[in-house]
Amino acid sequence: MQRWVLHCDLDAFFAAVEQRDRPELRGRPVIVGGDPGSRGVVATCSYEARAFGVRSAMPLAQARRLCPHAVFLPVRRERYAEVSRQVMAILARESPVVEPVSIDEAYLEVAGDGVAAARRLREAVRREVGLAMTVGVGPNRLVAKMACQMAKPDGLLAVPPEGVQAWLAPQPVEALPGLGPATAQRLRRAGIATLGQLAAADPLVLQRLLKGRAAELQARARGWDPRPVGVPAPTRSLSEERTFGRDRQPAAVLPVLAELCEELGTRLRQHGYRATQVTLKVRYADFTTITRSRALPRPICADGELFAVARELLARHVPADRWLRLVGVAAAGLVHRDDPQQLSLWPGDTRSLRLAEAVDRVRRRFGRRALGLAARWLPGGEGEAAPRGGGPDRTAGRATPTADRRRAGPAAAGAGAGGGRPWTRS
Ligand code: TTP
Ligand code: MG
Repeated sequence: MQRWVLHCDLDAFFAAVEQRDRPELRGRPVIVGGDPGSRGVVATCSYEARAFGVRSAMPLAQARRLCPHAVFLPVRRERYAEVSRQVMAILARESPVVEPVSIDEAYLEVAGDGVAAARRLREAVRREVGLAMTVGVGPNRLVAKMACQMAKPDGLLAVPPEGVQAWLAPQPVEALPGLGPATAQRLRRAGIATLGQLAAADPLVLQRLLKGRAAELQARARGWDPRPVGVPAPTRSLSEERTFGRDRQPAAVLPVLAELCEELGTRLRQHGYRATQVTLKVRYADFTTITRSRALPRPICADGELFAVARELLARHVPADRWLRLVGVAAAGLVHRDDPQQLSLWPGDTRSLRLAEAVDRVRRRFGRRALGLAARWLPGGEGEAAPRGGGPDRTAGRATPTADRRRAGPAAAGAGAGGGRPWTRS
């Protein structure tokens, strides 16, 4: 019996939940992300707002310029998570092989009539949850996902195995998931603009253009995808970031960075992960964004250790006099505690893990603020003084002397956290 892969993705998810919960918003441009006067970004928007050019990840201020009459709403994550669970439960009724890939998206494998299954699912989600869900049906994940993309919004598109190549051929190279804009540009400059041209290209030419990815991308352009459904892709990274209400200079960013490292460390430990790479993300006032990473000699998950790396990256790569609008930190190269083969490669880090878990226990009992790095980095806190006492996060205070020197000086004044108090060294 033919096996089909279905890619299910809810339309304008957060905005659709808001329109469902508040009928007066239906048919109107709705933008979810927060106050348009704030400096956040659009999480998503209804298709009515998309008609004006509003998109996910766009600054809210820009969204307001494009669509001033839109309704701007805050993000109600708990609510969306609840609706997401309802939808995933419906999908699970259709097939035992369901792989959720994000809050509003999942792959399913079904035997028999894939189109009938897709119709049933769309109908059930509309009737029971009141939302539109687009479904792409194909012989594998890649084709199902691309079909879903093409069928949006509120559509169903099935591509049978024998039709895959002809369907893909006229599509632009940018349509292939996993092929980024830089690679697309390289291909286009070489005269390869469509997936059909990529599929038929001389492997030697592709080797020169795409290096190690040549064979894989050419195979995908022909509709090949061997990845099974039901095995969740390993979590590649976890991240936290924050946009400031007012631009800050690097010295004034430290308390926020400490807080982000606490949040990141807590999540890593909750999920049983440790990181072998830490990445710092910074967005300058002019919106240029940079990321800088460091590979670690052993996996870490303690807040203080994450902060020490993030702080060093900030000192090394971000000039002390630049103004920043966002800072973020990511943990990548994740190793799971259930993967003893991986962990045995790095013996001897059990102490930092035990300490971090002790912090979590205290926080669970007495609240997140009971023990933390961030307080020490707030103006009036312990600041950059050497850490005192026997707290588990003692390593956090250790910083390179050069970094400390770069942070000093008048450049830091006036950009402190919390109501613009100047950052002072204590
Ligand atoms: P998507 O499925 O990418 O977007 P969408 O459901 O809003 O719209 P559509 O699928 O019809 O194109 O993401 C699902 C939700 O994830 C989205 O509703 C909001 C959230 N999200 C963000 O918070 N930030 C983002 O940058 C993106 C892309 C999505
Ligand atoms: Mg969606």
